[in-house]
Amino acid sequence: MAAADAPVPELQARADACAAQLCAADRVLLASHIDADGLTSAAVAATALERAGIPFEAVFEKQLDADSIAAIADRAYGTVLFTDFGSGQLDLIAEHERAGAFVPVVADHHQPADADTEHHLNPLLKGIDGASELSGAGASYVLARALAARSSADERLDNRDLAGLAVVGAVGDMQASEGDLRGANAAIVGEGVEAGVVEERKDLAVYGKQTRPLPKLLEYASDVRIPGITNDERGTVSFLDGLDVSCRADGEWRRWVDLSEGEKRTLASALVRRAVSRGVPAFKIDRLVGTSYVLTEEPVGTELRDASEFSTLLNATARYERADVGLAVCLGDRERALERARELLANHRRNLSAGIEWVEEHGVTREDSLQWFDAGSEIRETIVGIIAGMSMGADGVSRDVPIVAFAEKGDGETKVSGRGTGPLVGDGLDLSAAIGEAARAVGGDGGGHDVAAGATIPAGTEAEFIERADAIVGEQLE
Ligand SMILES: [Mn+2]
Repeated sequence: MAAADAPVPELQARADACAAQLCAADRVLLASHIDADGLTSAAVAATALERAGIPFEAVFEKQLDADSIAAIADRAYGTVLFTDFGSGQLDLIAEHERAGAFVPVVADHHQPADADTEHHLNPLLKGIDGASELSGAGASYVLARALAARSSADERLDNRDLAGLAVVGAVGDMQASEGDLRGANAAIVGEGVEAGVVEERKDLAVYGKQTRPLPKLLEYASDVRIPGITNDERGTVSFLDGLDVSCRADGEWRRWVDLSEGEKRTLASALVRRAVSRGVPAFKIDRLVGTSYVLTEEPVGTELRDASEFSTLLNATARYERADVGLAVCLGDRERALERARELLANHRRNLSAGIEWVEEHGVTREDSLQWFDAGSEIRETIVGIIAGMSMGADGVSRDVPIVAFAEKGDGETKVSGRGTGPLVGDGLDLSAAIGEAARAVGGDGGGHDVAAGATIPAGTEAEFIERADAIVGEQLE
């Protein structure tokens, strides 16, 4: 493929080298990360390998570490394709490569370790931001396009139809957190639009436009808090009933997708008027409208049609270690796998509300500069962070100080999750530094972002961890 036709020209030479290695392989082991971006990365790569006639097998890992890489080496595949991870572990991977265990091909967007390999596709190597401009699924898509150019005589099979999955991966990786996908991600959206599989439109920026009944859509939308609507079921219902739009049909609430364009405009402007009259600041009201990414080949009113709902569905499969289900949905299974994924998501939502109830019932302990709770084995370590964040503002849980949660991880380890708020970050909160530093002081490790961070510490060090984290947060918020 000429660089001019490539989705991300800067990466084309590397994508070609990776594609050449894959085409020369008898068979490939495809290893990917378990989350929405990792699952879509694997689905893009799997489809491209299949179309190129390259036999492969897919495996998933929560974490790529020395043990999991050794297990991959033991599988005796001559070529291993890593997607959505691999760059950060290139030092470990390179040891196996030198020992002749396998030839690695890496399509990733995380910070590379201090080692390189011949077949390495990563936006950071070319000055493209791997946190906001290209996801793992995007890197995998760039590879898929190069693979098609190399292997297919029929140029209609150029893999551009895989752009939808790449968009789902980027959205799932929170790369559109400011609303729009940018940079290389935007170039992929453009290819998807041209191929007729993606549509980009300005729309109400709330979660659940395809599947949620209107009252739930508005009531649960918490990015922009509107008094009388957000978390207020009665207020939302009376707001909807007062509109010049029939929000019910045959006794059932309609969904956003069921409304005509005119009805959508009426509802959106009434919502903006309500926000203005309740004193919501203008910069927040602007956030009520944003870019939606629609997968046009998926049926209207399903979570698969909206990139954000699709990625939530995939995350639900990943959190409960059902990568097989998530991958099957990405690959087109609209029966058993989709049904199972929906069950996992419903179950996930039940676990979240049960977890929040648990926190309300057991309460949090207040220190000088933070509050915390220890869920032990009552809340899964994979969701305790989300629950900690959602419980801020619930009964007995303040939004004035950050919250730290503990959960048992097994093997003598404790999972730590910290969550803050935008205003606290504005006051100087950096949970990544606080949690990371306190964890290392007690023999663990961690990090993340200023508003949300996590760590793993040895069981039994929780009290010392809290003491240290409390002191550090106290200094940050001084
Ligand atoms: Mn990723």
